[in-house]
Amino acid sequence: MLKLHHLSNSRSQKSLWLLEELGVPYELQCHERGPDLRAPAEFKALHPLATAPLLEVDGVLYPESGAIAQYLLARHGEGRLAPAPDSPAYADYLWWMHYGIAAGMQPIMYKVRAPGHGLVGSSYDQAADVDLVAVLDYLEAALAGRAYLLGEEFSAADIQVSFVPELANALGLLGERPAIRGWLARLYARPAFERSLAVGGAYRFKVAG
Ligand SMILES: N[C@@H](CCC(=O)N[C@@H](CS)C(=O)NCC(=O)O)C(=O)O
Repeated sequence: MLKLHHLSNSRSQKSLWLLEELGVPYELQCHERGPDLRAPAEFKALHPLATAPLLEVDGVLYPESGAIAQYLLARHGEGRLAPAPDSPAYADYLWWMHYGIAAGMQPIMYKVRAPGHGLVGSSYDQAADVDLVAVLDYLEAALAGRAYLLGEEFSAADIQVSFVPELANALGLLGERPAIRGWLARLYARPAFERSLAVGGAYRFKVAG
């Protein structure tokens, strides 16, 4: 049995949404962020790394949203939401799956952490600004003239990458970028996304249309 530990207003939204897209039976445990916006004590006690999402598979806990997506697709995907490894789209798919947790997220996490360390305006913070513009411009250019990251086909990569502009938007740094905004609106219109909100609760990172 699968059990998802979902932290409110966090990237575990991606795992919840993917579970809904796949239609796999799962149990959901919702954890609310505290007034300090951190995970609550009961969530922190679950795993030494204490980051959301956490997926429990037959009693074993797995962290890392990228690994969780990969596991769910390998185990329950049945060929859905990912191109076949011998398809021409596969390399792009793999790249986007990793961009969504690595290249795309890195500058944003610097920006998220800078205030708490007195680094706002520092050269470190300025470098993060430059990198963030680069990753967002890259995404904007990739989405121009196409419905989804891989073209006309929605895939799990769209779910993985969606958190990058959502978090940038929450920091007031998404800017105009119409291709990204149009793509997010298409993603939010998916019934599985709607269902993920219905079971997981409101999601404050959703970018307003
Ligand atoms: N590499 C991890 C990062 C997870 C992460 O940082 N999650 C944040 C929420 S978006 C978290 O759990 N923070 C714990 C806290 O704020 O106390 C992943 O992608 O799964």
